[in-house]
Amino acid sequence: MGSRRPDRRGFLKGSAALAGGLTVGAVEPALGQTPAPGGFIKGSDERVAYGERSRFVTSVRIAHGGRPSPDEFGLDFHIATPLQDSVGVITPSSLHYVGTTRGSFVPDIDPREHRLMIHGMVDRPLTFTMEDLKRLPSVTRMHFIECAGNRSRRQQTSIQETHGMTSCAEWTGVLLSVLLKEAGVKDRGTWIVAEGVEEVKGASSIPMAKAMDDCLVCYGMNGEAVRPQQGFPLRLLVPGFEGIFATKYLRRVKVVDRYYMTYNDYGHLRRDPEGAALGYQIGPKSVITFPSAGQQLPGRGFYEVSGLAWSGGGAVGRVEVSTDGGRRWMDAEIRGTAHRMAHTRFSFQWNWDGTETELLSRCTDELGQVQPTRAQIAEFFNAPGVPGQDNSIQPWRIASDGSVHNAIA
Ligand SMILES: Nc1nc2c(c(=O)[nH]1)N[C@H]1C(S)=C(S)[C@@H](COP(=O)(O)O)O[C@H]1N2
Ligand SMILES: [Mo]
Repeated sequence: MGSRRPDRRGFLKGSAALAGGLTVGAVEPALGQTPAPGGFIKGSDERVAYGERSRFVTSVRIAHGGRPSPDEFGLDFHIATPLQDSVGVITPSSLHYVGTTRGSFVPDIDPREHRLMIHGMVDRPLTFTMEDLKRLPSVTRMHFIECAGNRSRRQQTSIQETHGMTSCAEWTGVLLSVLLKEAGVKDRGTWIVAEGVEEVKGASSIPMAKAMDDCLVCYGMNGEAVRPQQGFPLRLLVPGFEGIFATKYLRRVKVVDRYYMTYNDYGHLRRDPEGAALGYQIGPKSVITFPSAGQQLPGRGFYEVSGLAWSGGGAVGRVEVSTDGGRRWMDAEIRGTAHRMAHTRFSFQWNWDGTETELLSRCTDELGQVQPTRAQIAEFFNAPGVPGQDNSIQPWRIASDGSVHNAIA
């Protein structure tokens, strides 16, 4: 399975030859003035105070997994982000996916009342107000979150259904290590349990090495306060780990000496320590966002194939694309900077000849971990009753009429 870089000059020559006729067929030669807008958007106090998008932009989140959000009691369950419309790597806060452990109310927290307690096996138990936290040294980092249940199934007809339970934002807050060092972790403290404010608590056990490495206690998201659905006023971020560890409405971090069974646990307990550790971390993954299932190509010719890649293991090192169902793989271009544990945009220049084919993408992270095929993952996961992530390669079928379909057999 050799990989080849697309030949840039060859590509440009090819498209120039086609540009005279069919390739970028829809682009017309300039003949006169471009149309003027029919109206204008009237100013309002609300639009001055807090902007809104164009009424022509209609991309929305959808309830996910066959359970309504909101339900009859006003609870949200899983809500999926419209990846098919994404550009760049930041998910707008209004479109960030929402994951709840068992269906949850969104607590309405007054940040002046909110407290974060660090206790358990520490020298000095501490309680922080939001003001206290904002006085401490901060970091700002790009990170994805992905629900472990984000998986593609045959019957799904859009990328929003197959992959919409992941998003990427710019997060700002204090490193958890700063708070833990302030409290002074005792030698026996080898795990933490992080807990949210709800009755269900959304508590998770996290190894101390991870807590001390790069976990972030966040109050900022995409340049403003974290949104209520994402954990306002404070949420934990556990970069690269399954989304369930990223405790929202964080109010307590307890230092303990063992793994705690909590309401959140499902299949994280393994005898083999290596398997257990890897069970927390999201594997290398990628998906082509355009063209993706449910979209329609207007005709043959040039397209920039574009998608997102990410890994819990670090930065994306390489993305390959196949336009012939996986026979040949070619390097895609990384657009922008590949941040660690963050969505990374890739693109690939493609001339579609109008015949039916399958598009696939494959991510390799900086550790050298390669995104598996669906057959490979089926050996371990996806068997009935076996929990675990599915980071397998997603095939999209392009029919000869330009319609795009989920090609999972
Ligand atoms: N307090 C609390 N934290 C929580 C949850 C929850 O229900 N309550 N859900 C978890 C799950 S299952 C996921 S996938 C992520 C989703 O984060 P997001 O809603 O900001 O996308 O939050 C996690 N943190
Ligand atoms: Mo989740």
